Amino acid sequence: AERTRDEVELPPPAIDNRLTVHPLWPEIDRISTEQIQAAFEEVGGENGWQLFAEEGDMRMYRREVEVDGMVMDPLKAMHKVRGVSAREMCHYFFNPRYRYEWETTLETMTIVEQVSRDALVFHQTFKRIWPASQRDALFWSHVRASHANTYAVTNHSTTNPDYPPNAGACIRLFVTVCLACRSSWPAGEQPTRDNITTSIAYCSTVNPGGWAPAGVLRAVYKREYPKFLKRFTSYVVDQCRGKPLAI
Ligand code: 16C
Repeated sequence: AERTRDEVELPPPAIDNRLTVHPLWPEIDRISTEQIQAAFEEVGGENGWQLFAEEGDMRMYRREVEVDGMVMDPLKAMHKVRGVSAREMCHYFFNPRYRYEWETTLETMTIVEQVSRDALVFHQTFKRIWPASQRDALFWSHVRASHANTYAVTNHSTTNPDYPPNAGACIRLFVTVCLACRSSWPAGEQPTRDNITTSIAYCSTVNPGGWAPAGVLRAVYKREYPKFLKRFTSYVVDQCRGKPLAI
């Protein structure tokens, strides 16, 4: 059968060989494995996770962590979305072609390196949060198939001599993000848009890289993380409507 452009670009079911020979591979493999495992761990209240946002099937937890007065609160969010697969979710999160359509914190995005079908390096600048300085980030992004019916994207800060930190107006922030998705459908049935459900675990830790007022920062993320997850998931549902389900 003829393959559409979308099918060719979907996250590959196995790791791309070009990635496994790249200098970043050992780090990408280790951090992705750790992040995916942590993403599916339950958030018991005893681990210090506090619920801060809840809407429908979406729940968001944070842990308050400050290092030298800088807020580095880890975030963990759970959600359930009907009618799209884990692979589709990760396709729209990973592929830069769609990013400006759902990512509202973004000012600019540059692809620094195209490592393989499943790994890219990005430089991004973000909208400025008054009264802090503007931030940028340089990170690799890797999408992979994991356990059964599971796909995940991991983003993690890196360095590149062509993009030195704190060179212009921006302060470099450091980020570790994982979007892990698992699809399920009724036993004995074939998966379809009508019976598939995808569970999402989104984990994020942002080190602001330099001073930013704690109160402002916490107020911004309490507003922005729920906005992101609701907007991103409904964007994917909209994009997939009427297209064949990609498992
Ligand atoms: O994961 C997300 N997006 C991915 C693709 O872009 C990628 C990005 C990660 C960067 C996350 C850091 C964003 C910092 C934004 C600072 C500016 C916010 C402007 C708000 C609008 C006025 O993995 C989705 C990311 C969703 C981000 C939600 C906002 C989190 C804020 C965290 C605090 C940042 C400290 C900034 C210090 C001034």
